[in-house]
Amino acid sequence: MKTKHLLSMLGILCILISSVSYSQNANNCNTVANLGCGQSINSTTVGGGNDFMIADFNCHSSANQFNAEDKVYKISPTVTGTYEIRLTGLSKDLDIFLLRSSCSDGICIGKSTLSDNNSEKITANLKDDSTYYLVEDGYNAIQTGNFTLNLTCPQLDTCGQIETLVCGLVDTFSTIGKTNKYNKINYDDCHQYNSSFSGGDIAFKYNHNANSPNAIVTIWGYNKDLDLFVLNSCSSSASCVKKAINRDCLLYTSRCV
Ligand SMILES: [Ca+2]
Ligand SMILES: [Ca+2]
Ligand SMILES: [Ca+2]
Repeated sequence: MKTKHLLSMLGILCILISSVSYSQNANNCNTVANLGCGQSINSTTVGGGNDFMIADFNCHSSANQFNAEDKVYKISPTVTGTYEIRLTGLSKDLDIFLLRSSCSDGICIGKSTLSDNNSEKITANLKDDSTYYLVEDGYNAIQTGNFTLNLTCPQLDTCGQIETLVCGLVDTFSTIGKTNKYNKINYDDCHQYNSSFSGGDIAFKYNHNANSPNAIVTIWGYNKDLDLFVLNSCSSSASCVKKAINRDCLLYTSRCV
């Protein structure tokens, strides 16, 4: 009789153990959704299961267990830069944690853990060769509710490699080996040229201001037919503001149009 009782206790224990292990197998990491650039996600942690606890947030120190149900999203940066993650529309005290490399065993690299239903924000430098996981969680079991999640990604600076022209500075460059970024279509606002302008080109940045309204840019020392244009942006869809093609004049000035 006593033995039989022990057996039934073991039976209950086995059922408990198997249900715990089932819960871990059903980890949110197995079905993690992507959070993309500019995306705004309305969701809830209610029904998400409690897959993350304080031990998973090794960048955060707290006596609370974070045994609320939680959600997790995956961020896969395509460029390295500053990303902003915002959690708004809260009616419960949700917090966010940013994990690197692994969903279930990631390194916590960022957090936002304000009190009550304050919105949360993480600003972090993310790298294009890493994967990140953002967890929404609550510090105790009743902190579960709706949220709106936004991801803002860095603006691509296509002008990043362009040198700035400095007044008084003389420098030497070559268009040899340069790719062809600007063509006839970019210069049409200055003149309807017959030439394609499909040769390689170099762009420079010039910060125009009221102190130098008549800046003069001069190019010389070339043995090919190079021309000079002022464009309104550095993008490949830039359009011409001023021109100085050979034979019109050798200097570019505000009069030389
Ligand atoms: Ca949790
Ligand atoms: Ca919070
Ligand atoms: Ca060109």
